Amino acid sequence: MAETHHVYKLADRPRGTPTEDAFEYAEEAIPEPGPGEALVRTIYMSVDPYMRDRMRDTESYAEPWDVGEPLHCGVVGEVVESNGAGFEAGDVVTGELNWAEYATAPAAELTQVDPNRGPLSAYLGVLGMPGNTAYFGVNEVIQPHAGDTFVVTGAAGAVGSVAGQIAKLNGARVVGFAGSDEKVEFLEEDLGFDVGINYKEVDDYGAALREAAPHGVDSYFDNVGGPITDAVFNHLNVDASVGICGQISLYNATELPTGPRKLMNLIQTRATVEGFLVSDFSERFDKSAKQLGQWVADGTIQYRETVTEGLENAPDAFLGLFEGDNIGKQLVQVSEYEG
Ligand code: NAP
Ligand code: FER
Repeated sequence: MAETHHVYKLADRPRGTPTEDAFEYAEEAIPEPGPGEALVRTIYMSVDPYMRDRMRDTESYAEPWDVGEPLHCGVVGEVVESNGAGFEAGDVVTGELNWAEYATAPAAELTQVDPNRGPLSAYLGVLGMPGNTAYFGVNEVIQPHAGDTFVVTGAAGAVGSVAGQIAKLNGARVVGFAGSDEKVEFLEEDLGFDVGINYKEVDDYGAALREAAPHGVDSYFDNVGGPITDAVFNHLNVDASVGICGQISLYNATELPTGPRKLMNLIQTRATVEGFLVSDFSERFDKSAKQLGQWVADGTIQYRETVTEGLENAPDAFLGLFEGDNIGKQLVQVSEYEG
């Protein structure tokens, strides 16, 4: 085994849209696992929109990253050495580790995965945090009824693509907003959405929505916020159910846009709007992972991944989330699984 490896650290807290300057690529000695810890070689790492929040020095559901310290991420990797109970070299695990080729973590914080159950990458996407977010966001927060019109934004992404399919399984008519014709084709041809809207080619979101959802919107799974969400709020039906999952269109904003807000619509419609965090449902991840695993295995749910090769390209993969470069879950492959 090599003696050194690479690790990304936070070089600086960006203002506005981050650039590569926010990241420092360092070469260091491979860490030694302490008592109760395991050393893990990264196979896949996840880049996620919420990481933009971790670059800030403000209170949040996600702890701020420290300048000069390694960046954290979801990882699927192989145990190289373990001083903790329950793991041995060669085991495949997931956990919150570093943007790095190797990292140590308390063995108690790692979860073993079965490499024969499906592609390892899926544990960071459809079978992992984003899949769980879609599952609980639809089935517990929004709870669409059969025949409802269900709108999802960020529809071709990791969460949105699964959320729309789960809404279809509940009998809803599904409309997805996404940022390219290729993504719209993916929604309509591969995922069975009823209508996809390429919002980058539309001047008037309200008019596009009236055409796609002529009977109004009963359920809204919001991943993006901003002007698309304003348009959806203008089109809600009485007793509509709205789940606020993410607001990616605002994550790089230096000033939040001010009114006129669309909350008047909620008086007229008596709509319910609920923000949620996937971790609210962590005690039931066993159930969602099992159900998602079955749906993937029997072809009920389709999923895509965009895999960037090489740890050195991880910042590019992360920054691409804000440009819509990904279809489905954006991952970085750091090394091969040789099991
Ligand atoms: P993703 O959708 O796979 O990737 C982000 C996508 O957002 C991009 O591909 C891009 O697609 C779209 N986007 C970027 N800037 C945009 C803008 N200004 N306006 C509209 N769309 C924009 O990411 P994900 O991991 O599945 O996350 C989706 C959302 O869910 C994010 O807001 C994330 O923070 C949130 N989330 C929340 C939870 C929770 O527990 N609440 C958990 C996971 C994720 P286009 O080409 O369509 O623009
Ligand atoms: C996200 C990814 C995860 C996000 C929130 C979470 C709002 C939730 C984390 C948690 O439940 O702890 O992009 O954006």
